Amino acid sequence: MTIAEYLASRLRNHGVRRFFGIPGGPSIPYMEAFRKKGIEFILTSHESAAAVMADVTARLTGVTGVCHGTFGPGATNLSTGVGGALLDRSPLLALTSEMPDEWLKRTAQMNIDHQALYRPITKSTYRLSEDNLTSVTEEALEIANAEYPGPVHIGLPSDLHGRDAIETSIRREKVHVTADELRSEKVRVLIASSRRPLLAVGLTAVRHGLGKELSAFLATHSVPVVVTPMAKGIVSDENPCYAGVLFHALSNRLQRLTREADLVIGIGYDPVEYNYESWMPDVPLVHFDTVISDIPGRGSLRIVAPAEKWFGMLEPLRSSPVMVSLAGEVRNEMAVTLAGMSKGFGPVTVLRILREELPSNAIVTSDVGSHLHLLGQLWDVPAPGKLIMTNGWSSMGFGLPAAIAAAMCCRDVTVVCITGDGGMMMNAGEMMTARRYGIKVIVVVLADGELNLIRLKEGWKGVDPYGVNLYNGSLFGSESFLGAKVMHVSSADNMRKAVREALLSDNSVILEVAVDPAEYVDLVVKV
Ligand SMILES: Cc1ncc(C[n+]2csc(CCOP(=O)(O)OP(=O)(O)O)c2C)c(N)n1
Repeated sequence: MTIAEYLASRLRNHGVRRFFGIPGGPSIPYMEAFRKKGIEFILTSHESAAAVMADVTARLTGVTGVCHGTFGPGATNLSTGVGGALLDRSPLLALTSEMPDEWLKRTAQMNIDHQALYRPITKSTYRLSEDNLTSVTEEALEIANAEYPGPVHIGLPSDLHGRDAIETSIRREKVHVTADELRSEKVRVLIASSRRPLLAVGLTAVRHGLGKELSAFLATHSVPVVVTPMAKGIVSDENPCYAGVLFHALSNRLQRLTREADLVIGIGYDPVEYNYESWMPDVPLVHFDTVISDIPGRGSLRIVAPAEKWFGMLEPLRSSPVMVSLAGEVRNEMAVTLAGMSKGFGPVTVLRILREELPSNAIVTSDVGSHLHLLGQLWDVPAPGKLIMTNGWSSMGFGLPAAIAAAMCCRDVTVVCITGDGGMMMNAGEMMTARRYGIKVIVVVLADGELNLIRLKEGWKGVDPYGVNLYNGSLFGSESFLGAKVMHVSSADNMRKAVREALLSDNSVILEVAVDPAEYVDLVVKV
């Protein structure tokens, strides 16, 4: 067996079915070996999109995502999506072609140091060789999937693929995390004495599938819950304990609740989305996590323990009807504000129509910008995985490749990408990827002609709009884009008709929705 065949076979056994990228010459033997083992190569228009697709594939399937880029520019293009997997906590292998040993330090076309490039944006980076083949492959898969999950880079020297694969046996000890007893006692006392507790639930809780445990806990302990954007859906919007999403639109209203808390309990709260310091009152914090993460020092107690132990430790928590009723008031206030905005044709109306028209099990991916702030708070997420975003890395251009990957993973489910026009332009070439593989996605572009979130930030700094206007007139200026139909929408009636038509279409459709962004001013929170 050759090294390329070994890698293909190991990844196939691991559960990998697709890998994403753009090939260079040295990629060919790997693509062939992977194809023969039943791992399909998905050609994208840009490597950053390939890494996003691998990230989202991992999120939806639970199997490590794999992406690939060639020397130099292939590797740098790929790196943007790889950074996403790091800060959005997604297990990923990034495979890049590297120069043979004797060329590594020489001047050569496309030659840069990939190990140095990938060091800060991965959990680990390796250069594969005949000697380390087995250990690197096993370690890479293990590290990518260990808490917090994330990307690992493997450089593939371009002369390595055809050499004989020599397997070496390796035994790896699993590390078990156990709660520290002394701390547990302090935590028990804090929890038992709190009168107005607040739960803050985050991304790590979602990854560990704690939704059921959380709902069961809330059924016996009536305490309010706030969530981070990527944890939306872990508790139902209908649950009386649910207060809202931190950081996103109207989250300043949550202060009425958060400032009343005498204890904050972070449950799998990943500060990568929003630091505690940015919103927490000056009260003790009990933080349950799977790893030692970066949390504020003062008055905080960190419990690093397996996720299934967390709720057991919370048993002594007393219900707080006062806090839950405050949560209800805050939720109501937000709903009234949003309802008041549904009259004109702005982003709130567009999202309301979409929610009414899309099947309840639709998967929505979002790009980054003001529209995400709105979507994150307003979108009723029936279950985790139904609203896919990047709030750790927050890279524009994420939404479209994320939607394509989701549609590849979930063939029978409607997949919709909601994006700003700025973000759409970053990865618009991926419309061709969807077409090439017969993938249908509905792309809703909130076309306000500007980088709205940055325009808002300029306003907060007292600066006139500058460097944020994108175009005049229509974004696409055409009835089709890379073969996909473009529907031009500028009213609520139009919008409803267009969504219905898009749902019936067999192919990808773009809705260019000309919205007035004015309502964002009152929705997006200055943080
Ligand atoms: C790759 C990247 N570049 C820049 C930014 C900074 N940024 C955040 S939101 C935003 C504007 C997004 O504009 P648009 O896509 O039109 O969405 P809108 O804010 O109008 O909803 C920018 C430039 C970013 N997050 N990612």
